[in-house]
Amino acid sequence: MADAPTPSSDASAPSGAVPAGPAAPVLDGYAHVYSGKVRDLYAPLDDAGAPRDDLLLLVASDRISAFDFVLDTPVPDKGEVLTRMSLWWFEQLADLVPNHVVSTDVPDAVRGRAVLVRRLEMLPVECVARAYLTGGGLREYRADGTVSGLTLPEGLTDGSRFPEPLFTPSTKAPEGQHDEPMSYAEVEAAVGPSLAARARDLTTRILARGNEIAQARGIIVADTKVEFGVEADELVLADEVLTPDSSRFWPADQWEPGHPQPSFDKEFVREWLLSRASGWDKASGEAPPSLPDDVLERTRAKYVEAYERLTGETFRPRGADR
Ligand code: Q0Z
Repeated sequence: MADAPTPSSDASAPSGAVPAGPAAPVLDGYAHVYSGKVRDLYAPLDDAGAPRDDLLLLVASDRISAFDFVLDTPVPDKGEVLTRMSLWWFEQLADLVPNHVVSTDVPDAVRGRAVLVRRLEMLPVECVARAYLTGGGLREYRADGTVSGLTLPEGLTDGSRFPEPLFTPSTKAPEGQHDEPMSYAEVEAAVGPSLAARARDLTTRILARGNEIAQARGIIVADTKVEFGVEADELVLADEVLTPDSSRFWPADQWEPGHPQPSFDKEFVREWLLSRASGWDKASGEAPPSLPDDVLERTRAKYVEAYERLTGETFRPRGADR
């Protein structure tokens, strides 16, 4: 799932909080605000050259992360594919929830992979919904028989489907740290009972709607993280939505509970990094090596395949450099 931002000029940031891989571009007319692992955030400058406080430019890079590292090899078109996927989902969800999108008219250098958005007061909660048991939910279930404090029946296993999506919120941890699970009572204390109930309802509905659409097209969305802003006391869907970076995508035809499911998008990356061919030891703490061209190309093809399956549209890059 996607990452909280890191200040762009924090000389005291621990190493590891600073993203590796290609850096955020300098954009004329914009001030760089933050960079997350794979995305960059800017504020447009006003006529006086000051950063505006009402808008943000959200830029998806071609950076890819694996095993908590940002790899030094970008995946061509990844930023554009994920940006267009988010925009497509915002449309699919427009009857459920308003969103932050203002315009896709952005600087040429980031055309196709950037969106101008309304700058909102963000809920201080990572809103996560899970439709399938895996990851952190599975760890909690194995320890206590619960997921996010809810008692579940015995006999569930890695990859089991829930009857309906569960709301499993977490804290927004600083970059480089892992989000911690939050109880629903903690969410209520943080944002009030009314916004908490609406966030829970919307998050689970977004994942349910996502799966109605995606599963008909061969993709399972096992879980997802969404971010909400608040505007005039109403929740607004912000950030990215139902992308492989904010969600676990699984190939539906290979779903088989009882073991970890292959990742739709990162399977080739993980498989190669863990293979002897990479020469990398995950336990070493060392940064992983650059990906070979065939792994990169097959990974690019998986992102494009996800976009084309979901939307039914052919991916034609519209972005910069063409
Ligand atoms: C999103 C993020 C990063 C991209 C802040 N509409 C909004 N209003 C206020 N804040 C945000 C948004 Cl989307 C916001 N993020 C996450 C970090 C690049 C997105 F470095 N952080």
